[in-house]
Amino acid sequence: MRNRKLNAWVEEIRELCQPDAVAWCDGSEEEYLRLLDGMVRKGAAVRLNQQLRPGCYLFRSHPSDVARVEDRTFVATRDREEAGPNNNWRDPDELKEEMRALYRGCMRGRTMYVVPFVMGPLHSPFSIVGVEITDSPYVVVNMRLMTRMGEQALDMLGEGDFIPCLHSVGAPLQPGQEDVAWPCAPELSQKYIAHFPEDMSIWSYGSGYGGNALLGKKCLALRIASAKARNEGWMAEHMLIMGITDPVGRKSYFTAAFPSACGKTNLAMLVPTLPGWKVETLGDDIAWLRRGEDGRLRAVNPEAGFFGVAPGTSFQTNPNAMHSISQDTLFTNVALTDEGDVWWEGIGTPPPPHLTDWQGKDWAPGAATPAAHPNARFTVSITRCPSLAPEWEAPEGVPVSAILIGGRRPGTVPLVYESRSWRHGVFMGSIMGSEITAAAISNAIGQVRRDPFAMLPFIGYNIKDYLRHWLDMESRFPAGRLPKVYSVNWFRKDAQGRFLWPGFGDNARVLKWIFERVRVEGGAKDTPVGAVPAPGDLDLGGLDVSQAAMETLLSVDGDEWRKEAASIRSYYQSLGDGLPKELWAELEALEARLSQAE
Ligand code: OXD
Ligand code: MN
Repeated sequence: MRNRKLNAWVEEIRELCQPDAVAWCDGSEEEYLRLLDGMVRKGAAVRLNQQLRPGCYLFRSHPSDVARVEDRTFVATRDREEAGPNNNWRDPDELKEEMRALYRGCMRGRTMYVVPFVMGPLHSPFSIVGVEITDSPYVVVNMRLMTRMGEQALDMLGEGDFIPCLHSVGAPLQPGQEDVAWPCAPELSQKYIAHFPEDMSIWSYGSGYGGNALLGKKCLALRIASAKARNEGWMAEHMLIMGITDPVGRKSYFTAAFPSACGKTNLAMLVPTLPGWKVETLGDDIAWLRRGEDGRLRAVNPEAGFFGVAPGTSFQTNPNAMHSISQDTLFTNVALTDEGDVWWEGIGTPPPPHLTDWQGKDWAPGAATPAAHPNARFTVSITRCPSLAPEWEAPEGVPVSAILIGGRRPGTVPLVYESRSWRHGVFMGSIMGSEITAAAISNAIGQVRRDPFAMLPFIGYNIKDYLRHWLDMESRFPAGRLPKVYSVNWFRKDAQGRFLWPGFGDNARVLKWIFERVRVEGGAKDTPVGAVPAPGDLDLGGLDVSQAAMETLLSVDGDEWRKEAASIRSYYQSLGDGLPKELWAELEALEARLSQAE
């Protein structure tokens, strides 16, 4: 390997972590299958029934290691203000010292894998090369599906720069010590997901799961990339990218930001109920956005796979995801059937009389605990997705016509409303969030947990600077070229607590309205919060939703919105000094419009 920085770093980490062996990953199928075979032989993976699920494997994590650990996620910057109220701050020197002590000898008895990878299309100016050093073969096989990994990444790297991503499961083996199926550091206090935006590096220790361990995803493509993007004038966002085509073949692209568990993957792969309309998938989790040569906002998906939540995924909710995972998929923490297939709550078929649950224990219907962990996942290459857009790897990205934002709001927020300006759109993004429905702290129920642009856990710097950066993007574009922002809310409920809107494929009706609005074809009616469809503007053909329900879905209630404005005010205050004054001005303008409408 010619890259001097990489050679030196690999040598430094080898000395620090003291693995038994070092393996440079080439990303080949042979390597992938060999690693999977090794894990099956050691009992760390189950090969599923190859007739039913060709090329599929099941992994079961340690019960302490099942999700992202936000409390143990750190942003380490010299100045605490830089990390902001949204991050767990640490001093970088102190944190590195603390972690170095943990890394010392932490790979004993294991192989250290060197995993070069590219986030973004190969050789696109949008793309970033990372190298993950890990002692987890599970991470290596997942990275092969989630990123462009191996030789191709080294080719792109050449003599250039890369983001070093160090990962260890934190479970060294003594000579002769038997390994466990899912090694990790079981104590939460031993897990660290550390980001050093000032030297562009990532150190992760103690967890083998998801975003804690597949460092290209949340750590690099969101937290580190967002900090880099702010310096360089672009944006790294927690957004899906979709293409939408009307019956005469006109195509537009939308991005959409939703907090985790609001149906982002389902929307990215939506099958419209409207005849002749088509939705195509370009990404389900992350979008990198920047100004293209043509002066338009352009989006690229830095990932090459899906790491989707399995429970709730079915042929009814997301047929394209179900087709994607019919083969060549890695499952984590789902249940195993006696035939060697997978099962989870919400898969759309009743549970068989016997299953092996996500912890490897016998399970029968009626058991007190779910068979699949609620955060059980599938990992699959995006190329398996039947709704994949052929241009998903376009090096210059696709032009974005609308930015959708949304959360779970049983009240107050209409089905859809449109921004009045870029500044107003940023205001809308800054106040998005979900209502707390079943919280440990019962007095929080009914309150809104704000999650600006669904980025709260993923902004690698101060949230106030992040919102400033969104506002400042306007000056980089020709007037009027930035897309409008649309707030969508599929989760509004009636007084009896029933959902008013059918959701899923019928969300295409809302997408159609947005498609027409961005082409200046669709009608709307102004409200104090923004424009909503007037009666007749939404295509409701063949839909069984009463007129009264539609009125509620599109209503903007003055009293509710005055309460909302008060809640936004206290949220803004909670962020402390330094929130852009333009956002305060937008809040005041909203309050003024609400009182005029009285
Ligand atoms: C994810 C998340 O896993 O947002 O994508 O939590
Ligand atoms: Mn996500």
